[in-house]
Amino acid sequence: MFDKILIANRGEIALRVLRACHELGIKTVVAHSEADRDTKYVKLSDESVCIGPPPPAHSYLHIPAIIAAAEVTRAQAIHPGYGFLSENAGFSQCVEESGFVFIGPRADTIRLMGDKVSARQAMQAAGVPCVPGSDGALPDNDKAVLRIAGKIGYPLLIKAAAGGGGRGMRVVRQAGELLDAIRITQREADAAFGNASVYLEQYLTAPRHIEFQVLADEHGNAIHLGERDGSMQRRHQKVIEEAPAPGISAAQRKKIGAACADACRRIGYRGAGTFEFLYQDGEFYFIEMNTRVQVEHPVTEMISGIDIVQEQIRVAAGLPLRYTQEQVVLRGHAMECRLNAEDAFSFIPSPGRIAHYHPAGGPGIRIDSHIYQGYQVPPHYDSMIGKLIAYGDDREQAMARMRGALRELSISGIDTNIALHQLLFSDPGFIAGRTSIHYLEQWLADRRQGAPG
Ligand code: MV4
Repeated sequence: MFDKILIANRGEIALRVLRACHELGIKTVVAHSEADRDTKYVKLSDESVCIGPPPPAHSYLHIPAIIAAAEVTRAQAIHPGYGFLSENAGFSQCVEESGFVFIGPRADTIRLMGDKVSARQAMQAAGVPCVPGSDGALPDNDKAVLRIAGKIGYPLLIKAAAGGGGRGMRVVRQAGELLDAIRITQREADAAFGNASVYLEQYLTAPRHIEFQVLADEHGNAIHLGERDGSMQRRHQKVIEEAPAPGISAAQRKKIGAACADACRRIGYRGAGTFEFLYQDGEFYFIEMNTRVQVEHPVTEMISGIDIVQEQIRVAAGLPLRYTQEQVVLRGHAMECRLNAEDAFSFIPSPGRIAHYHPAGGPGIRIDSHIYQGYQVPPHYDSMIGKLIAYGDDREQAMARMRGALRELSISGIDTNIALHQLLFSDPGFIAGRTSIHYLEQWLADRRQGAPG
């Protein structure tokens, strides 16, 4: 096992990784920007290195500064957290070439999944169900493209191979719009990603977003920890997540989960990962794979009892997974509210000093956050300041505990989205589990119009 890990991230996930390291008896180095110098997690860390000024390009994205910080502190491995450099194949490669372990998959795996065309092909070959679509990138032949599109059927979605997470997509309703739309998407993709290649998928009009958590080691073991539902989102930012996904049968979980674990073995996956699916009319369709630990990993930890960050560290050190698939027992239900420093309804960011903080507590309540009274939320980064997680024997109990926790939790001095969560946890559609990826945006539009429901 490692004796020192460098944490190349900030905020709640830096604290989450630090906790996992300390529990495993591993010393930590937090690499932080000037804006994060005075945080409690930096003080809690065994060592820290300031890697640059607040703008991410000059600190959390500055690869030479991070490698230098690992060298001077003699850390053995680097945990990238989520966002920033966590899915940057060049970073993973640079870390390994500099003699450190990247806590995540190999660079070639990140590259395979970063290109959505090759990811789709790999998953199709592994027997993971994909959205009906083009076999690969579109050819430079209008007739052939129209033929491919006609076979899939309309409406269609044009996606950039280098896109993902909602970037580089365009819906096409009929054949007459197709060729122009492809040329526009190609030009945008070339400008944004330096890769003009695009592909087609059947456009699913009202799916849910359901993802499977996997863990894999370097000894050929791969397991799944069931699924999460992340349909409650706005502008590709999830707001509430839960596990398990409402209405998914044990048989379907076993079938799709096994396909994901099989795919991990086949591509030689290492570490924690997530298979993202769209779910519509009872069927799962793979869209993307995330090769990092995700913001919402705690809901899976709560129902599985497995510490996903500790498993990431163990398998990065070459140790085998501590669990076989048979030993994974999913029990109960967990929900997570993302806590953002922003106005609850306009979503305008609200950096500043937290004047007063009273956390929630009690049975089944977990808060993953680095904030405290007097903490300054910096203006340079994402507005998420933490996560409130509620666990219960079933969805009803988890929701009841979340309602209680949302009443107890109090943060003043900055605006937060707690009031939005309070309204959503009393919304009949959400309570009934009748959501889709469009539910929250429609709910917000209805609310602005003063419509019922
Ligand atoms: C789709 C889709 C409908 N049909 N693909 C958006 C982000 C990227 N991960 C994939 N996305 C979508 N792909 C097909 N064939 C709808 C979306 C989508 C979406 C997906 C997941 C979560 C939120 C979303 C919001 C808008 C659109």
